[in-house]
Amino acid sequence: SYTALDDRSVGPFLADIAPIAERLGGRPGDWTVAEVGDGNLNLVFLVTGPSGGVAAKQALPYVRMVGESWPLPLSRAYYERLALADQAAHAPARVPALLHHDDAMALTVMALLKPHRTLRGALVEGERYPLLASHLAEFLADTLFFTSDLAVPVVDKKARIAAYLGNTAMCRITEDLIFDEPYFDAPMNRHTRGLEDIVAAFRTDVPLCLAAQRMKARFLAAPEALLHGDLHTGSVMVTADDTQVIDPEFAFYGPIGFDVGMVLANLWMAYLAQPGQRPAERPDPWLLDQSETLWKGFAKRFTGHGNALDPQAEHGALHALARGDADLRAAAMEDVLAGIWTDALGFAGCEMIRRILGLAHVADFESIADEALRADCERRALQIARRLLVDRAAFSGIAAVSHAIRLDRAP
Ligand code: SR1
Ligand code: MG
Repeated sequence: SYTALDDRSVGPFLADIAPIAERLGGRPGDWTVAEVGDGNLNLVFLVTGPSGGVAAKQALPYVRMVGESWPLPLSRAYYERLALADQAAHAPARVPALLHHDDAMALTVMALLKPHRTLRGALVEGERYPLLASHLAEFLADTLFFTSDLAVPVVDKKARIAAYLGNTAMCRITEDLIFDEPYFDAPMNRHTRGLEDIVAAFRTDVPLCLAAQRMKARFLAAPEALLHGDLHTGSVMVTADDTQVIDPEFAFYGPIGFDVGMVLANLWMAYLAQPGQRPAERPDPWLLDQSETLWKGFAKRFTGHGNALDPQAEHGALHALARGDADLRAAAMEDVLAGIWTDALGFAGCEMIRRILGLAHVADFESIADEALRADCERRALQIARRLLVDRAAFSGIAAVSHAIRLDRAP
């Protein structure tokens, strides 16, 4: 049965799980425990013993950032460990090792990531990670391609879609918070003072609301691949030479462009927050370079997987293309990629708008103490996000987005 753990009970609980106790070494009295959950939903305990460490994540039966008035099913821990295992099958170097799970306790025990830190916090401090974009491109291309119809026999793919169908409460959060609530006066919305005019304008902006609705329809009805489902910079842990993707509790089968767009949006927001974080410095285009490297790396690796398909293997790609000549297959992959790009732009726009006008804000902007400066940064991000949603066709490639976002140009 379920009980929420705390700093004192987590050690004795883990001591009864032989492989975990062995990994930690010594006795529970020798272990240090820190609850470090800084996300919106769960408890996260880092437990370190004489021989090693683990990260134990436990779901609470409610949304942590709001409290018990917003219940949330513990089953999200089940879907998270299912997704961790599926991701590990395709991108083992990019996700933490799953060591133990207890579905009744909604508990997932993973290898301790050390000395990793959360990417969002590092970006707020102006840190750079040269391998970040190529690692994220690898994670995206490998997890998304190898769970899609391009790689999986159709019967197996339908079974995998079904395996995640119950994660409805988590999908509902996304449906409400990302696609709906930023466009009306939802009770938990908040925004920085000074943005009232653009908040009001967005709520009556028909092309914008229709574009957001179209993205919601894609999210609801396009089970293309197993998504992480919440791939923002708080779901990424980094060191100088490693990148790990954590927290796939929003996992389900959805449109590939959702994961791609969310990660791009969070890099773009980190860039756009710089004038507020460090007003005396020129904005550093490194984050724009990273977003370009990420998209190009993803595109190359994803299409490479398609071009390397075994003609004899069974999968859901169109028979004539999978077995056709190389040119035809390359054209087919370019076509798939064009659809992902268009989706990614729309989802990125939705993610940026909801992080500024909705419930769940991000430290990139929230860390800007000067309210007027924060409002300026957020306004610019909102204007760009609107263009990404309404005028997607104008962005023929990632360089066009960088050009629109660059802060050393006149708006
Ligand atoms: C109520 S949960 C708010 C947000 O936190 C999670 O990380 C997801 O991004 C969700 O939308
Ligand atoms: Mg999370």
